[in-house]
Order: sequence, then structure tokens, then C-alpha cells
Amino acid sequence: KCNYSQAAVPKPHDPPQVLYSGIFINNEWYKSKSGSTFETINPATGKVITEIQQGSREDIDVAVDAAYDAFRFGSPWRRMDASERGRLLYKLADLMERDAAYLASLETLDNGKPYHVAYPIDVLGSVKVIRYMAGWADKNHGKTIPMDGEFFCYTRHEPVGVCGQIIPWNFPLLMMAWKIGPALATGNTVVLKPAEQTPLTALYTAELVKEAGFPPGVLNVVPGFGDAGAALVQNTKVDKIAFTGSTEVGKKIQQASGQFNLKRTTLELGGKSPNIILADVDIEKAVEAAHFGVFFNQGQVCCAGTRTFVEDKIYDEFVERSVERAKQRTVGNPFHPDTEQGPQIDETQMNKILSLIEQGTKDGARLVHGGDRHGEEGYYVKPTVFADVEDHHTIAKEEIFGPVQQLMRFKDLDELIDRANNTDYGLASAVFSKDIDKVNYIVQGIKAGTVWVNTYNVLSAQSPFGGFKDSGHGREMGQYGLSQYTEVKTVITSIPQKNS
Ligand code: TXE
Repeated sequence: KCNYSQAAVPKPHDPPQVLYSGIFINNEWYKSKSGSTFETINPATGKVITEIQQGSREDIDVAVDAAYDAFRFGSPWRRMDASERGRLLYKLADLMERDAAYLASLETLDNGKPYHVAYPIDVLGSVKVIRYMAGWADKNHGKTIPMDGEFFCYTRHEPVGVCGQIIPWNFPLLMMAWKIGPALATGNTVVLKPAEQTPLTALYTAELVKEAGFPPGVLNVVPGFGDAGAALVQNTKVDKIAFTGSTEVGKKIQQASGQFNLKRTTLELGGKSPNIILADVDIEKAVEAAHFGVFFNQGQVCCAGTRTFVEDKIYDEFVERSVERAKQRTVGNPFHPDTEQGPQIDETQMNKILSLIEQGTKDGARLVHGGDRHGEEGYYVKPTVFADVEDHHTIAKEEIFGPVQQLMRFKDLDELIDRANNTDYGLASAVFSKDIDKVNYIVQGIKAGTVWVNTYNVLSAQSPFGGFKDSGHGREMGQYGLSQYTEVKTVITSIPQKNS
């Protein structure tokens, strides 16, 4: 959970004023070439916040040209000391921190997540990621290698070049920080496309990038829909695509990335993560952790623990307590300090969740709490709990991306590992137990990029995150994250005589 107490959260701007709605290229604001705009909606009310310039292929191509030019050999960005890149990122982090209450308010308005969560997790979390990556700027160096023969060999960690970054709506600012932090620290240039549902914090942060002093063209932001994302993937001047979103679109991106020039890709996609609760746990703590593991961020979390496997001996009590916890969950106005759960991102997602809930009942799972819409205004879904969910049920297989918990029963550990791995996804997982031998056995058996032990949803700037299988590939954050934004160049020089 977050490291910040609620007392430290300042008052929100309610509502925050929207200052930027254009396309950001070369440190300037532009209207779309086509003249098109789109509406960004407040999901708590369903009302329009403002009109945003809608980028399409033409705008993407101009932004890519700007990023390409900023990366040219001899450009100010290429000639800059690595430590100076770090300094600019530290400055950006300071500016984000200066405007943290405003940024968190903007996120709450555009996304619907509770403000008292957006402030510590999304905004201060993003500040931490940018600072962590700033520190790496002048430390990600190559090696000298004792190769055979009369040669001197060393490696350079060079930036990949122009990076296209396509991000989703569930953590708009944080996903931007995960993407631009390592890319800029290692000297790349960027064209970022925020999700169409949540462009506001990315646009404001673009202005902070300018204020921090980054040269023009280093970071460009083009708001728009999937066609703009696809244009970015198709542009041959783009060297790499980093994407977070659905597995369906991730597969398209992977295909298109190999079709024109061969782009490098990092993909962080969906999940159906197993959360395994053994009978020896402190049940109160495990119930709370499993609740948080599913319901955090309105359930709109790629690593959510949506298949909660509970050992037979404690299953019935676990169901009862989980329902009690779900009943207490406070749903409502995301600007209110007591709200735990705001609205889903939009009507489409709300309807998808509601139809999967219906399917759960049809398939024979036992609906023990919630199950329908909360209120009539905005896109709220009641905290929902299903018991007796079986592996073949649709709700045990498909990513729901909503506040819906699936409680599943298990008896035998070996059978459990097969069941937990019986999914196309492999993003995250968790095991709760005091038995270290069982924990280690499960840790090795689970096919997933992260295994949490006696905790859930813990992410940090220092530790890598990413998926196995259809949850994508590549790792973000930590030292591992840097390698996804650098090419290794081997330099071999003939020397007259080699000595040890
Ligand atoms: O995702 P999309 P959507 C999952 C979750 C959710 C489902 C659908 O299950 O219910 O995906 O959400 C851009 N080429 N996740 O439709 O479409 C798009 O504009 C290039 C999991 O919102 O994948 C946006 O910027 N780009 C996830 C981004 O891709 C394209 C977070 C994500 O949108 C494109 C979000 C195309 N052809 C949803 N089509 C996670 N891993 O955290 C769309 N986009």
C-alpha cells in the first residue's frame, strides 16, 4: 500500500482548471491538422470536461519528425552530458511535486480515481519514478572486455532513438512516468500518445517538461485514438514502441512493429493473476490484502489478483469475511476524502463489467455481493463478490478490469500450481502463508513476472515489472528497465600489442 498517510494529502483543486488541450510538438502547442477534436469526459458524472485536439497520422508524422530531428547526430540533446539529462529529469520531478495537488486533482477529474489515492500513488509515485531514473542517467555505462587477440574492446550503451510510447487510462500519469523516465534518462526522444479517455495529466506534464528546460522535440505528446497509435507504430522513423494496454492491441502492435522497419517493442498487457491463500494465514489480514488486490483502482489494474484461490479449510470463513469487507467499501464522489472507490473509466468499460457479471451468474458462480450498477449518474459498479467460481467459468478466464472478486476453492498444492498457470496470462501472482517451504515451492511453480509473498500490488521504481506469456515482454522500472531503452554497441580497436 502507499507510504503516505492521508493527513499529508493537501486539499484538492475541485474542480481543477484545464490549461492544455492541444498537441505538444517541439515544446509548442498546436491544433490538429484535420481540425478534429474529441471530448474528454468526467466518469463520475458522464459530463464533458473539455474538447481535446484529436491527433491523427499527419500530426503523429510531424511529431515523429520533431523527435527524429532532436535525436540527429550532433543535436543539443545528443551532445548533452548524461548528468545534465539527469538534472533535467530531477527538475521535472521537482515541478511535478510542486504541482502535485493540481495534477492529482486533474487525474481524479479525468479518470475518476479517488483524489486521496491519486495524490500519493499516482502523482508522488510518478515523482519517485522520474527521480529514480534521473539518478541512472550518468550511471548506465558499458564495459571494457578482455577479448582474444591484439584488440581493445569496449561497449557503449547508446539510446535506441525515437521511441513511440502508447499508454492506457488506468494510471495515466504513472504510466507516462514509467515510459518517459527511462527513455529520457538514457537519451532517447519520445512521441507519447496518451489514452483517449485520459489525456489531461499528460498534456500538463508536457508543459512541465518544457519548463524544466528539455530541448524542443525531445518529448512530444499527441492525444488521439487507436488510429494515432497505429500511425506511430507504422512510422519507419520510430525505432521502438513501448505499449501498455490490452493483449488484443498488444498483438497488433507486435505484428505491425515487424512489418515496416523492425521496431523494438516492450509490451505490458493484461492479466488474470492468481492470489493464493493457504490455510495457515492470519485470515483478517489475508482478507484485507485480497480485497485490496482486486478492488484497488476500481479493479482497473493489470496485475489485479482476480483469481483468489483459497484453501478448502478456511474457504467458507474467507467468503463470509470478504463479503463483509466488500459491504464496507465506500463508493462515491472521488473528491470526497472517505471514498475508496470511484467510477469506472467510461460507459463501455462499465457495460463490459456488467455483462461479465451476468455471465458469471449464468455459468453457475454464486453471486454473494453486489452485481449491478451503483447509482444512475456516472459509471459506477457496486463492489461485487463471486464465490464457488470454477476454472472453466468465463469470469475465471477473462480480464474483467472492474471491482469483481472471484473466490475459488483448492485442496491440493500440486493441482493448484497447474490451475494457477492454466491461463494465457502471466503478469503477477501472490501467495499468502507462514510456511516458508510451501511459499518457496509455489514461488518457483508460478509462471508470472511478479510473485508477491504476504502482500499485494506492491510496485516500486527500483523493482522491475512485466509479464510472462500473453501479458507481454520486457521489463519496466529498476535497472532492468534501462536495457529496454538502450542498444549495446561493441567497439573493437586494433592495438599494436596487448598486455594483461
Ligand atoms: O485498451 P486498448 P482499452 C485491458 C482491460 C480493458 C481492455 C480494453 O481488460 O478492459 O484492455 O481497454 C491505444 N494501435 N487493459 O480498449 O485499446 C489506445 O488509444 C496502437 C489493460 O482502453 O488496448 C490507448 O492509448 N494503439 C491495460 C491504448 O492503446 C492503439 C490497461 C490502450 O488501449 C490501437 C488498459 C492500435 N491499433 C486496458 N488501438 C493494462 N495492461 O494495464 C488502441 N490503441
